[in-house]
Amino acid sequence: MLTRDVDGLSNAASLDELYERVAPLSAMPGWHSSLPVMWPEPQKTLAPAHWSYREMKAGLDAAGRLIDTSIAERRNLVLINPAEARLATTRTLVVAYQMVLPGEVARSHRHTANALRIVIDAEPGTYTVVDGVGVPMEQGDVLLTPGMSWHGHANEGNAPAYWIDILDLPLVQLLEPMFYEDHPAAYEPVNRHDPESAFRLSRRDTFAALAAAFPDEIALAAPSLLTIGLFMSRLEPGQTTASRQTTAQNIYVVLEGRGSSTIDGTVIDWERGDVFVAPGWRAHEHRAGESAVLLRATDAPVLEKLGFLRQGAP
Ligand code: GTQ
Ligand code: FE2
Repeated sequence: MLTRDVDGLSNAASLDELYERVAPLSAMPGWHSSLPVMWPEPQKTLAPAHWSYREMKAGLDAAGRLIDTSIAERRNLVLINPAEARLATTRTLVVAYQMVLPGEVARSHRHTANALRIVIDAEPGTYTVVDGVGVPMEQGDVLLTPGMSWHGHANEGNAPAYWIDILDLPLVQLLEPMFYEDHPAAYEPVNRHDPESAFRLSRRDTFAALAAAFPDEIALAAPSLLTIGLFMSRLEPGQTTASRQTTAQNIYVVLEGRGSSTIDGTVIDWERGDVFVAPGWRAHEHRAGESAVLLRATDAPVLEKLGFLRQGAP
């Protein structure tokens, strides 16, 4: 616009006139704003929360009767943080339970968001297809689908397959480098099957490493996954962990056993297949009721890279 009154603005005779003349320019005097700008420590805007596999499985079983994968690209139940009306479980990560029926195939697609899956219950014959390679999905396996790799799922077994998806989708939505494509063939042809794929962290390997490192938490090597860190720990019956408080988001998946966690004062009882979350700056600790294995997925690699990772006082 050529006719903006720059002279009128520079000659504003009062603060009120300055505010009035600046407003249409999509600018705001910082000293006059009532918008919060900074605060002394993280605001804990997201809630500690827990989802039960028993309930999510019941929901997926109903969905299995009511909709099939020719209509639903993914038959999933997305875990929405109770403090957020968005498709987000924590600030940066979204978690979902997904089920594929025997004989079913879920179409292939690819997207910027990185994804991983943790298999809760699956019979032999369940696999994910990553860039044309069939990768078996067995109970306790972790499967990686790095951003922009083609992926679809199939179940040639005899029972429904249930797993948990974790994606960095809220982070991609925030930063906006989002791309998504359906596979041109809809169902990507499977060229070969590879149980040793680098995209499969098998239960056999991770549990062996876990046993060797006990009682320490182990890091799962997933170099293709830049935004999500994966860790696993075993807790013996009655064992309580040290308290953890971090600016990173932490998602926990119960691979074995039962127990409870206290997350910033909220007590959560969990069992195998459950998911619970400790959002940023929520101090939390776990206690196993029976021998338990927890998988922890965290956005700490992102915060670390940016210089934003910080731990609370122990
Ligand atoms: O399996 O490709 O739960 O793209 C959400 C988005 C699963 C998947 C989800 C996805 C997928
Ligand atoms: Fe996907």
